[in-house]
Amino acid sequence: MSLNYKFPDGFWWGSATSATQIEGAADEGGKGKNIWDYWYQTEPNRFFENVGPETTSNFYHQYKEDIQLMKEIGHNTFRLSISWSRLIPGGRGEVNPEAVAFYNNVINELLANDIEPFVNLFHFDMPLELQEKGGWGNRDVADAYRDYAKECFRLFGDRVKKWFTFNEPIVPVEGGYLYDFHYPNVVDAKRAVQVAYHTMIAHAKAVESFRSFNIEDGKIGIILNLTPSYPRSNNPADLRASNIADLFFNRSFLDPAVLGEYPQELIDILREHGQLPFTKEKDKDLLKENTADLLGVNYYQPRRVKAKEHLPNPYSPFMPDWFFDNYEMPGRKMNKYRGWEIYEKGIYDIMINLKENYGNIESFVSENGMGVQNEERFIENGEIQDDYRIDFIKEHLKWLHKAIEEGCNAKGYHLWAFMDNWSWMNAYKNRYGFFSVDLKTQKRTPKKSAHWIRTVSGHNGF
Ligand code: BGP
Repeated sequence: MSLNYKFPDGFWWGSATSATQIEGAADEGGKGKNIWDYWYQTEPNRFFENVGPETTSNFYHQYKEDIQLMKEIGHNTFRLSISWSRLIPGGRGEVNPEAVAFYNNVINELLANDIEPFVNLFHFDMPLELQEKGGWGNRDVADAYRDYAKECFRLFGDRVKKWFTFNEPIVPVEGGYLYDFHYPNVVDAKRAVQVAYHTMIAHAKAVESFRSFNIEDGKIGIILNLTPSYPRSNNPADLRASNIADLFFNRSFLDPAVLGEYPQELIDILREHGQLPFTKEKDKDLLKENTADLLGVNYYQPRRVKAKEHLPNPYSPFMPDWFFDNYEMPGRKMNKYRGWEIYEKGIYDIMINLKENYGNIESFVSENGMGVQNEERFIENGEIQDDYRIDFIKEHLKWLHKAIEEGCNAKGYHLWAFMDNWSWMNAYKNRYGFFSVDLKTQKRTPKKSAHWIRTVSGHNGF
């Protein structure tokens, strides 16, 4: 069969998810509480149609069936996350044997079906007790995280070879400390900077511990949402705005994770505005010596920016947005359900940037996808005809293919998500899966895209 877009042999076809979003069983199996359980208890109105994280997509009980479905649609890899508060309730101390059994079962089941597990250690789900101690704002939490990571390497490192310290570590910074969409709903840039910094320290400590295990063929990395900043124009004021947005939202994690140091320009801006974090002398070496082997790239949307229209109110809290305004490009293509622009070329631009400025680090698209509301309206013969999702994936894959042809070191593509899952504040509003999930019966039904991806993965292209 002749293909227009053939991917390199061994390309990783799969999907991604996170513990809180699919496991359910939030009060079962000895799991401790995390910030999502707590926030939902205290403010259920913050969640779409008041749906919380207690049951989500029931993976805890249906993982075997789900893994069969993954196999059926040609997955050779699958990313999950371990729930810290399930493995170590309270975040520190005793390991919960029921959690160990659950994750062992999932990992073994994946391997028995020739699906390589990619395991992420933190996906927005801070154990409540540690949040009460200050969360990432407290440096001791970075040590607790290192100990938790170490347990994971010890327990599962004989079978899991691809590890990730964090998924989108900037999101809890933005959501929890700047823009009020994650617990603890603080608005304080100085704390946000400290939280971001300690997250990187936690990352480096986990990488250091990982290396001491000498896991054969083991790799460790981080997953970042790299949202390219496109200036409205080439006017120097617009270019400056986009450069600063890039420093805050991409390079704040990308540079320390891959190059082992923070961009000087970012340090200068933070210093000028009195926002620098507390650091320790040996941190520089720690970061330099513990860079990532592998980078997951989550890409959903570009960020378009322009120079500010108005000077920021000097009495308002300091924000990254003091340096740029968001720009609504006329005629931009939108996913109106999620409110995100669709710009497929962004994936190519990210990959070229990694090649040119980040040593062409081994990477893959670790999340990309399209959340759509009320998908039932597209049901024909019992299945959702999600041609829009197929187009979305195809167009992104074309650009990824071009990047690979030009020498980018991209090894795979994971969709968000395998099945419909619970989302942070949006709960089950927008559906992302190859499989739809009936929330009453927990029945999974393939969408048209599930059949399509099976062919793509089978042919290693399309
Ligand atoms: C990413 C997160 C995922 C997932 C996805 C879709 O940022 O890593 O956890 O939720 O976005 O976004 P949302 O669920 O907000 O629609």
